[in-house]
Amino acid sequence: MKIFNWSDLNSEEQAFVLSRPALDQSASVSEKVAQIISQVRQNGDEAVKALTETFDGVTLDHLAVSPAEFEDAESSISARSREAILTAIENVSKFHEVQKPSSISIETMPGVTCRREARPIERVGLYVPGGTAPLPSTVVMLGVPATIAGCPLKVLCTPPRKDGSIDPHILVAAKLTGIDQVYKAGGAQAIAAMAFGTGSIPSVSKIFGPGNTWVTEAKLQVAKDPAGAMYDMPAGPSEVMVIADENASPDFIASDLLSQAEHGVDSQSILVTNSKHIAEQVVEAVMTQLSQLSRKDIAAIALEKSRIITTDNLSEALAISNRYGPEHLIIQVTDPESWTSKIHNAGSVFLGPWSPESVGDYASGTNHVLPTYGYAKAVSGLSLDSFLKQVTFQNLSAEGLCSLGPTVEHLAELEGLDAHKNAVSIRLQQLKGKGLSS
Ligand code: HSO
Ligand code: ZN
Repeated sequence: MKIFNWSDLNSEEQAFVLSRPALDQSASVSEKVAQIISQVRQNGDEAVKALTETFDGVTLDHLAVSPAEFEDAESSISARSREAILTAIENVSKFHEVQKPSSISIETMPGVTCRREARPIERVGLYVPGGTAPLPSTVVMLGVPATIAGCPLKVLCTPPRKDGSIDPHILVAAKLTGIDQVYKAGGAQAIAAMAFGTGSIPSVSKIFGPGNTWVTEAKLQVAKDPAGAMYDMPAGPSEVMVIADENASPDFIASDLLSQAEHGVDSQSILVTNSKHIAEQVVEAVMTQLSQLSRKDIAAIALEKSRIITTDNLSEALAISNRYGPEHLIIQVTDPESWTSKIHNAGSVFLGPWSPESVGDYASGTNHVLPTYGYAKAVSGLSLDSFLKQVTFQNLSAEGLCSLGPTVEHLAELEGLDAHKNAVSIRLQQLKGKGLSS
């Protein structure tokens, strides 16, 4: 990892140091995704099966995971694994349960009542990537809030393994979080199937979950079509920023940088520290720990795009972090809580030496589906809200309309919208007849 001293850099160099790995936004990806979507729309299950054969090298008879497959999964995983999944579900449930919004109601003027009530999204699609590591934790992060929100239809798609099966931990996690419809489909074809429906995969209104360039592009394309589905958030490769002072442990920092780097070759890990000594020690610790990792080849490539930035003080480090807007932000400084009010742009924050990113990735309770690629400046990570819609209501009494009506009539007149004005006037006329309006 290369060390850069922030105040020695000109603005172009500073922008480079905080730049992210380029996304593949080539026309070819978007054209191919468009073709996949149209194939799935035309040929449904048959198209999904054919695409699964092409991209995953797997021939499937059925896309739906059968009850027998769920049972086999249950019996094949260890008691310890089941227990660990349950602990994660328990904590994630607790944190998302308390996010339940309460309804609000206010009389904005006498007789004019406005209310807001949450309703679950009726049909949701959950996507769990396959890739180089199966991610049962992602099933938990998607399934738990969908169930707590009360979404009646929950569909999960995940690509099959080479033998046509799904990782049993994924199936057990799905069952335990209340998802019983799991389909063997990955990539853009899975997104197309959930957006438009096929013979066996139901269509949904919103699609959640991480994915590669193809999945992300497919989510964007199906969202443009009114018959398609909305998506949770824009996405790019995963990333972590660690802010550390001279009292932090170089070994802890290195372990956090590497836990991000092992996700994928395009992951990014950045350390910002006001201590040159820590910076140098972390470089060494990263090298030592890297050599021990089973995914060292992946992590080593990710580290090429990773950086260490030294600053004059911690305030500067915080400013850099807000400019970058990391998906994960780890604060390993003395009295980390005293800095939280200065954190503006971050997906999820890990405070102090005993809060590695791994705990949030798996089981502390927070959600691990978070805004990457700087989107943390504008959007939040997944939460209960993501699975709810807020419906507003208004109920006016005759007195309410008598007092508000003339204002609305006037505003409608200003906008030249006669019918709008008339919808009020016609009612006020009637109330006048009853002697209620002056
Ligand atoms: N760090 C990933 C989530 C994850 N880590 C799953 C391990 N498994 C994105 O927040
Ligand atoms: Zn992770």
